[in-house]
Amino acid sequence: MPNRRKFLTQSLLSTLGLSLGSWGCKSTKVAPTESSSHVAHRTSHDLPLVISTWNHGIPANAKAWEIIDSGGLAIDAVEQGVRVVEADPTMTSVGYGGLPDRDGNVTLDACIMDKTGNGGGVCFLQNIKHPISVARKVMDETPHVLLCGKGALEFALNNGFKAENLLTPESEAAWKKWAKESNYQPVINIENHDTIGLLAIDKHGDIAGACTTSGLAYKMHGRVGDSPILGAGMFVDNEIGGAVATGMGEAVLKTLGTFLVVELMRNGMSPQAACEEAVKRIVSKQEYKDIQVGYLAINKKGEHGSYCIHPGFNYALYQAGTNKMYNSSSFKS
Ligand code: SD4
Repeated sequence: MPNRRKFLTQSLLSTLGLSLGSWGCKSTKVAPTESSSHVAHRTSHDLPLVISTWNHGIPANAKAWEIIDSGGLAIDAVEQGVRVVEADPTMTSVGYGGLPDRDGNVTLDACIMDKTGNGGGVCFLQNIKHPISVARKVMDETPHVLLCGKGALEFALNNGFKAENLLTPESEAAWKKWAKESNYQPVINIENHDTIGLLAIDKHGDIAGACTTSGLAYKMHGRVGDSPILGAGMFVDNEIGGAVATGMGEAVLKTLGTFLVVELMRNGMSPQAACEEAVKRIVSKQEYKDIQVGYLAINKKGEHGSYCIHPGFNYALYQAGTNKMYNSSSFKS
């Protein structure tokens, strides 16, 4: 499978009592990839910009760019951008078609943040195709930040979202195969991390971010990752910049990774240096051999950075009129 990112998760998953199988994600067709160790683009100050994780960032960026380019707001751009991936049944790690938990339930996590520092999220949400739009409603129309499970679903249904089955025949077949073969024993596992995290700076110079995922495939029922948590899966401070995370959510949660990246930028680091420091925080304190985490960050000037533990994380950057893939640099070679 082209561009498949394989990471062994045996030791961490054994600790958690989890057993994961292949995410089996189909790759989006993308423009040629450039290595981000080739740094010219990092110092670009071209605004506006849109940046997002993995290959599916290309169509998400394209949608977000349409909104930005017509003078729209970053908050609308990030929501509409990630909705493209949520709706795509071939993306088996986000929204509709996401691989289920070990009991066969597709459970979704998402969060969104705007230029004022306002934010909203949903976690452990089932049967709603666009969790990011429910997160937006939580942000815009409730006094709360995070709604979970049944309460999040009730809120969504009361606000006009439709309940639907998110398990596609393909995801169901993959789950049944996993359940038969793995028998819930810790085995050497393969994981393909494909959450979409998207950041945008609009023509007014304002920043927003969104993050949405079906989380780890075959996770324990009820497990929530980093993606719906502000400061873990995504964080924006419009004075400074923003960051998104992808990969093993437990490692990101333990370090509040995106909050850390933004704070490091506040204290003077470039987006690249901040992403590197946040990855170092993980590898200095946690067993990292079998897990992947990747960070993407932007600052107010339109500079960006990315860093991950193991090679394989890539991202899409729409800046100065082009929407292109880049490979992230990594701690391990
Ligand atoms: C999670 N961080 O639920 C998510 C998974 C992920 O790319 O990022 N996949 O832990």
